[in-house]
Amino acid sequence: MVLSGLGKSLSGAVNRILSRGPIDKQAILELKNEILRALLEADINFNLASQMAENLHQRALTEKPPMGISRKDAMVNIVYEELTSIMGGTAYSLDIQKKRVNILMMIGIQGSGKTTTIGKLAKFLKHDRWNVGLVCTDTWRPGALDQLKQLGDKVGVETFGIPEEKNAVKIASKGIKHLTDAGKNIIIVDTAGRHKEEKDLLKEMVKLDKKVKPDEIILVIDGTLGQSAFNQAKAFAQTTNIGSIIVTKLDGTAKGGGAISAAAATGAPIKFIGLGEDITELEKFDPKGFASRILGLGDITGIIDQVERAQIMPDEDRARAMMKGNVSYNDMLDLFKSMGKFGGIRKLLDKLPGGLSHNVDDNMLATSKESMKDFQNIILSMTNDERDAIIKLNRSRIDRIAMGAGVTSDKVRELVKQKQVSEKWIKQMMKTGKRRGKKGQAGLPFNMMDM
Ligand SMILES: Nc1nc2c(ncn2[C@@H]2O[C@H](COP(=O)(O)OP(=O)(O)OP(=O)(O)O)[C@@H](O)[C@H]2O)c(=O)[nH]1
Ligand SMILES: [Mg+2]
Repeated sequence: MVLSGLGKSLSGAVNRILSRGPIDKQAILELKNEILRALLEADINFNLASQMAENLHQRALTEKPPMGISRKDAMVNIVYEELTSIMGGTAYSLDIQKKRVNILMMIGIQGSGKTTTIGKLAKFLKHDRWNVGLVCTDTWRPGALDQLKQLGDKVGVETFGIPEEKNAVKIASKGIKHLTDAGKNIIIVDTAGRHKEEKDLLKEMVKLDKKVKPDEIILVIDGTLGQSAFNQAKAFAQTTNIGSIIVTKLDGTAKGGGAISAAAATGAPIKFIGLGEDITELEKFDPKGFASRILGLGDITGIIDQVERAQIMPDEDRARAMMKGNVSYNDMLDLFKSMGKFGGIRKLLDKLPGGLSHNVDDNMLATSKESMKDFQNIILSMTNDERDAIIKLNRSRIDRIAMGAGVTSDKVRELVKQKQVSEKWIKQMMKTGKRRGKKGQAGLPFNMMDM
């Protein structure tokens, strides 16, 4: 299984933290070394592994656990965050839109799993009600069209190919036209993985790219390659504009962590992983879910949730001041940052106790990311006293701050108003842990859509 190699030794190290006595410097050092060993065993690149172990060490020594969180839980959370980060950080979706015909082109070296993955992806997308069609441009592999057609038939999607044609670009053009006319809104183009010579393969890829103009080029990488996946992915990325990566064959390799971290290190997001030969064995890739599975502890999700919540909540002094209705611009800056981190106000509210995001009218959440950025710049242009809200913002201060932040004075006034609403709202939140009032009333402090 994908998690076998990396999973066992990492979760072993984490389990040892949880079961031992107090966490001191020596324990932190031991953990660092154990984690480094586990990462190297899983074929994670040495520099990446040492960087992660070093970050872990530094953070464990210097970061104060959030309020209400034990040192041990904070350490487990740091391991989780660092692991998530080397696996790519966040989950990404395919760049597909209902209002256009989306063309996805699958590339990768022979045997990496392109054709199999196309079958899996077609099934996945069809299930999501997309109208999918496939094109086989592989004129090199004997039986390539039959293989794709078999998969297409299994899923129930149309497969286009011209058995006697040797020119991949011609097939691609005709196939796209045919499938577009047939009303498909996703066309997946399979390409050859072998050629007379490797440079011919890359040349063909460039030609196809120019003619097909895919909305997303998906690079398929064999997970059993471990960290050497990096060089392969780089070589492709230098020739074509890779939009995403799918790492296959993560079943039955102990090098999965190595391949995933290596692919993530190229900067292209990993969107799916292949976990078997069967057409159903494709999974959306989420670095967070993957990291918590690797750590494999029953209660790890609980710990991470608690830490995430504690990170959003203000510390004790601030909480007390806020309960009296005193919100400073610094508090607002923290909140804006948390929103960025958690991907929007709704997700942030979901993390807080009491299910705060219920009944929040979508209209209430509607202000752009730009406004958020403006508000942050405005606060950063204030003096310390202004940020602490010790000094009232009169007209000349507002004009000065606006100038410093490169926004209009009205924008600054908007923030001042938001602060007043926030004071009311946070007071309620702190008292009850719940938002009171009817849907769409009373108001959230910030009008923000999911970012
Ligand atoms: N175990 C396992 N095998 C896989 C996975 N994905 C693909 N395979 C196998 O890998 C082999 C090669 O897969 P293909 O899909 O033919 O690879 P390709 O990249 O299209 O190869 P070429 O067309 O020759 O370039 C097949 O035997 C697949 O069954 C996976 O996630 N797990
Ligand atoms: Mg193939």
